[in-house]
Amino acid sequence: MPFPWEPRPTNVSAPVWRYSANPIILRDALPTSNSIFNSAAVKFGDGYAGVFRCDNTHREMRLHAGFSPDGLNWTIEPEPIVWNIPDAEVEAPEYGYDPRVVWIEDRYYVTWCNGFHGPTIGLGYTHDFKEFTMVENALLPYNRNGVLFPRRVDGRYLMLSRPSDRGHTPFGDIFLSQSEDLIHWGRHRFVMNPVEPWESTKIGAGPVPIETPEGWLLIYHGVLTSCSGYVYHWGAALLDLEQPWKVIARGRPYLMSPQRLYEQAGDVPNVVFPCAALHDEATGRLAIYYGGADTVTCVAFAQIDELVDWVKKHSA
Ligand code: BMA
Repeated sequence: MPFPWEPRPTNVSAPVWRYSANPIILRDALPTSNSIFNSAAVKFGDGYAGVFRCDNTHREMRLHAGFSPDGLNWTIEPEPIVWNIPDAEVEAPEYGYDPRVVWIEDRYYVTWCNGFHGPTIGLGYTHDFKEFTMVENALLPYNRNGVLFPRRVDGRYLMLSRPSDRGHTPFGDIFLSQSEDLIHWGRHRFVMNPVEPWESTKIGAGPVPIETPEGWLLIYHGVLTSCSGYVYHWGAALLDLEQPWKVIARGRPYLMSPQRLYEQAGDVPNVVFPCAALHDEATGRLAIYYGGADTVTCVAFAQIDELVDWVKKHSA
């Protein structure tokens, strides 16, 4: 399968660079979509699949499956995901947004910000991106940015999350919760809080953490409150492989800020919001998927060893 990739432009020295053909998915890629952004892609079969945040022309927030042969050209299913919910006591989502997808053991798990009397972390799974099953919400409201690790650590599934409020949350630290069955979550650990100006309002985990010999590479978003509202950036940290609530290095500057028009202008200006990263182990290439201005879907690239070195070099 072709890995989505474009070499670093000669005039860029930063460890991540944007795809020259961004955005890869336009806001009206579906006849019913207002915007398609903050979405998750994974390897699937001979190509790629994903779960996409599609806000429709009622401005309802919905999740749609999508497929791609190359990670760059996507076909989004016109109808939203309909969750099969075996337990009648589990309430159907009022809405869904900011999905993450991860392969663990024998299936793809989806986490998303689920409308359950306020935002919290919905959890479900699929084998084929056609049938989707929802289980219990992982955490109580109010919470957002629930991100699973791709394997158990010390026998337990791990999830990062960001306790929130009902609105546009003017605060937020990243925590980690543990589970033996993906239903009961506990052993909560503090991971990190905002430190730098670019992330001073709140932070939240982005893509599924990537295992490297140096630690789990966590790409995360950070928000600054400016005179004209929130500005979303992203940065990166390394978490301990055995005890991932321990931060072993943290890149102090941001890696990306909204600098292109498709990141600065849209339904919510000045947002770059990463939700997924593909890793090609043979070449060390990374393709990072992020939303632009809550309107379109974009990709950026990096070499994982350079990114890990950058985090270590720019750590306090
Ligand atoms: C957050 C989420 C994201 C969004 C961001 C900026 O609270 O709703 O989906 O990208 O705000 O509007």
